[in-house]
Amino acid sequence: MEPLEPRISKTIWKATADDWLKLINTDVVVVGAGPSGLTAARYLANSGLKTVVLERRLSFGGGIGGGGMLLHKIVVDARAIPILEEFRVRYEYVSDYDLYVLDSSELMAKLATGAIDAGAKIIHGVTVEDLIVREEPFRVEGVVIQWSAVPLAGLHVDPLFMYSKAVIDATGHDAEVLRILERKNPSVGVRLPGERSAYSELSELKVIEMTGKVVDGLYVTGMAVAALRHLHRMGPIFSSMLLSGKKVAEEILRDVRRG
Ligand code: 48H
Repeated sequence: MEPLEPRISKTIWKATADDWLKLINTDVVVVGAGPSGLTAARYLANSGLKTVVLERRLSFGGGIGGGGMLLHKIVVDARAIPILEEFRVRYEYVSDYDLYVLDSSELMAKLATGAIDAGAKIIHGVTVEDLIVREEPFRVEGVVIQWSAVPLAGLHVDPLFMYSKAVIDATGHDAEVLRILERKNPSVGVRLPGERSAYSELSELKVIEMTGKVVDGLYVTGMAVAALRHLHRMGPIFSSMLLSGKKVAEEILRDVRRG
């Protein structure tokens, strides 16, 4: 038997290469492991679609971890309860305010576990920096990826590709994937006015309503919907993030099955 050090390295290289060779052609790429992206990933994977979540950071949960102003609680309304049940997240009803409250750490952990257990693969430390597109008719056919450490180090390194039937922008407030679409493909006509100031009640409805397909092959969920549709922000209430993730998964399932 070889010494331990080369065996460690070879095991990791081989398993990583085996994984990536399977992931490079996938059904759905979810960009961002925040609440909307992880929710979408579970429903997609549960329905049998090969689903990869690419997350720039080395953590799960996106904006959940900050709770409300670093307090370790977040809230949802009654519409989100079936999704919390699906992920086995515990919550309490606060009758004085007609809201449900839960621990942000539990939501992050269980959304990630729920997505992974359903069969989604979550890859950390990868940044989506561009899209694969086809013209006439215009459609998105995957993403251009780079290790997050490369831009952080200020290096100029050519990226690689992941090819997919659908890409979801679940990148939150900055709507990074849609911004790439806007900047690099102006003839498509997608413009991002950005989100508006707080109006929680309205945006909790509108974000869900406006979740869905942007152009063929590219979908939007979560706070990226607010950036695209000029909707208000809502603060640390997460019903619309969870429901938006479920809705985008259902829309992609319909489109993929229709072919
Ligand atoms: C890879 C990327 C890239 C990239 C970003 O911000 P998120 O939590 O996103 P949502 O939309 O699921 O949830 C939003 C919610 O957390 C929130 O902020 C709310 C409800 N705010 C209301 C208010 O009023 O402020 O997660 C996005 C994830 C993050 O983990 C990023 O690191 C990641 O996407 N990401 N990953 N490639 N180009 N850009």
